[in-house]
Amino acid sequence: MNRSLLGTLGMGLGSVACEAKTPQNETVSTVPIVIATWDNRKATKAAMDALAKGQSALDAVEAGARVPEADVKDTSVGYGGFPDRDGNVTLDACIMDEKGNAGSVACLKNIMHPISVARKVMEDTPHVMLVGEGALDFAKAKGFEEENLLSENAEKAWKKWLVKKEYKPKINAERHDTIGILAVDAQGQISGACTTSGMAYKLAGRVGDSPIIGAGMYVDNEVGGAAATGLGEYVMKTLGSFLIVELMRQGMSPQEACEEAIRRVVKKYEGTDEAFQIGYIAVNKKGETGAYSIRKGFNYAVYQEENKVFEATHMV
Ligand code: SD4
Repeated sequence: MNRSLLGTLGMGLGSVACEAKTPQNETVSTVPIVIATWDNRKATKAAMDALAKGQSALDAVEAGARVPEADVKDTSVGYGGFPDRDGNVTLDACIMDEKGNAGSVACLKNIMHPISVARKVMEDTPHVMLVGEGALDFAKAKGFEEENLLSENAEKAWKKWLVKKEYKPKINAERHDTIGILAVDAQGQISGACTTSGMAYKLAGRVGDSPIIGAGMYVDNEVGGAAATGLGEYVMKTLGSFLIVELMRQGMSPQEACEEAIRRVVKKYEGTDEAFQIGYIAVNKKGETGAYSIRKGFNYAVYQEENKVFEATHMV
């Protein structure tokens, strides 16, 4: 089979993958694949590099998520992220492995790599989620260093925002880059991660969908994984990523499942105005992918043989 041809065919509308059967008779992809929200190709590359070195899907998604976290130009994740309305950069992240283990941090300040703290919560504590001061104390105890994450650019933008203090999230216009990243390794093991600085100028203490297991990201190794970006409040109210994985379990393709999840949230909240944007990505055990958003403007990166970015299809 021509793998490089397969790698470039049909991405985004259910890509074709090389398949094999496991001893349990499951069909799995034998070509590793990484998918991420937005044009996070540097992250999908870091994740694929980790897989190529023989690291796990979990290592891969962590490595991928760390890329935008350290990128000062990315104003929706980690260092350089836009702050809340009091000028504090507060970070949300979660991670999940192929065994169904999960870890998460929310409203974490001053730590550049919340995804790695989330992994430590998963691996070194009996808990799933730590927030605020407790999360920061835990991170410091694990050797993470405190840093100022408010970049000059983000501080300038925040001071400009303070003049009118209007809270109007504009997802596409800001070209948000919250990263949800999912990897399937050559053995068909699936892991996922999600990390963000959340909505710019949010109320102090606001936590979005991104660190909520099942909302911002969800993985079930029997089925596949999904991740979200956009207006977190609506993703949380509908547990979007969990829903997509369950729809795939019932037989939908990743693309169909993303579309159904978007249809449901739009129907329930009747929101199609400019600010109401959600984008989903999904991958199944066979390595097929899907993505869909409410409005135009959501794109995503897929690395399978080649590292490419695609515009998602959308509802309105
Ligand atoms: C949130 N879902 O905190 C995030 C925001 C986002 O790109 O996706 N931004 O609600």
